[in-house]
Amino acid sequence: MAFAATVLTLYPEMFPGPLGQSLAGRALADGIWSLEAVQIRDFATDKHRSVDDTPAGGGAGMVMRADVLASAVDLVLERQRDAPMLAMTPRGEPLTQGLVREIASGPGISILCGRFEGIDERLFEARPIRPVSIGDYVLSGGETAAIALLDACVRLLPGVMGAPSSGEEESFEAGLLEYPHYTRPYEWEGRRIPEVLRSGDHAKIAAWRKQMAEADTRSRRPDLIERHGGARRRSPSGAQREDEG
Ligand code: 6GU
Repeated sequence: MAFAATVLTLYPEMFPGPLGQSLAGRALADGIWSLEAVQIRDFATDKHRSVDDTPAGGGAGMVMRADVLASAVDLVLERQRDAPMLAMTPRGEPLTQGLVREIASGPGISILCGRFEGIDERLFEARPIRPVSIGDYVLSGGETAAIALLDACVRLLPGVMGAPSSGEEESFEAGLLEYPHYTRPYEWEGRRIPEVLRSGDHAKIAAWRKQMAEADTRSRRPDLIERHGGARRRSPSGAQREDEG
């Protein structure tokens, strides 16, 4: 069975968008996954088809109504009982490669895209919806976040990625950023490709890449070192890393 994605949005025209191109687009055309965008506004009940209202307690912006959203959510949950539902919101738990892998290994995903200032919190109490964020910045809506999430999932589906092994060494799979890459020309603007990469010594190259991955992670993402450092596996030689107890 194909991986089935359903997106609940006020802007269904934003889909498939970039997901209709390249790797994801080919997989979509090949039937490896499917995508349906559901218009939330179709579930509004008043003559103005309103989906939002002013925030209780005052303040800026508008809040998406729980009653209208619940009607849309219930239809989607009923149609796809086995697929979890996420809501894209900057108030959510951070999206990780681990969660992406978990989603991609299942039957599909339903994604509610927030707009305006937010979603009436009672929806999250009353329905099984997991709020997820893609980072510490604010987007104008959850749609671009949903596209990012789906892109990350689809590339992991069987038959999507060109070289199956290229998913194993990449960023985050070992709790580290990936090592830096180089290609021809050998010299560019006076800069040469690191000699070790031309040595043909695969063990030496692997050791160099691991060292670079750790150095770059340490300087760019100390939070990842903090989180994974203690739990990281021993090196192939069996030596303890100096930051392990
Ligand atoms: Cl998932 N939605 C919105 N609107 N902003 C975000 C986000 C999501 N993740 C980070 N910023």
